[in-house]
Amino acid sequence: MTTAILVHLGLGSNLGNRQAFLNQACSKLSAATLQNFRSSEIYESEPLLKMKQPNYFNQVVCGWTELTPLELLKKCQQIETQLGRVRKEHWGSRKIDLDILSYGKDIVDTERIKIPHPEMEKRSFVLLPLLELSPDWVHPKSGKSIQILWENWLKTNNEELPLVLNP
Ligand code: A4P
Ligand code: MG
Repeated sequence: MTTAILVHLGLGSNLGNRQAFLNQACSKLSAATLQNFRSSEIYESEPLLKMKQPNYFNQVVCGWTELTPLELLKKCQQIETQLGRVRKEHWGSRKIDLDILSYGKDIVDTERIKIPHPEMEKRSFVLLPLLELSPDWVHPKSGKSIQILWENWLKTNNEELPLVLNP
């Protein structure tokens, strides 16, 4: 018997109708991939490193899946392609990006897949929506909850916070 695992995914869009791309990704994920699907608010923020790109809309979703990490990655990439993502350059503008942030308490570190997402503790547009959904989820490498990671982020950063869309 396979057991379902709680996963968190980070969604991002900074091309075209950003809100529509996030909504379509949520519909696809909730229809076939994630059970007991939950989604955060959508947040708007500037591109990392102040890259000359449109602002991003970001959102975090979670749910339970019986897919393996690699199967989940393939599913995410399939949804990105269905929504018209074209990969030109690393960190290039994109209609939709789906990153696996967490997969239960697992740590995966291969060339194709790294879980938890290695940059998640540094990113307010990931931590803030995660705080909404799962403040008590504990990062398996640091042993710190999202609540603690967010408090640490606030102590060590003075960047502008992402803004909630349509508050
Ligand atoms: N990969 C490894 N681990 C994972 C994982 N946990 N989830 C590999 C998803 N993919 C993972 O990804 C490149 C490769 O990462 C995949 O082939 C997969 O095997 P990609 O989506 O094709 O390329 P990318 O998104 O350009 O690269 P990457 O490293 O995922 O960048 P990020 O982390 O997505 O950062 N600023 C704001 N405000 N908001 C953003 O969302 N995002 C980025 C891109 C930059 N600046 C941003 C934002
Ligand atoms: Mg990505």
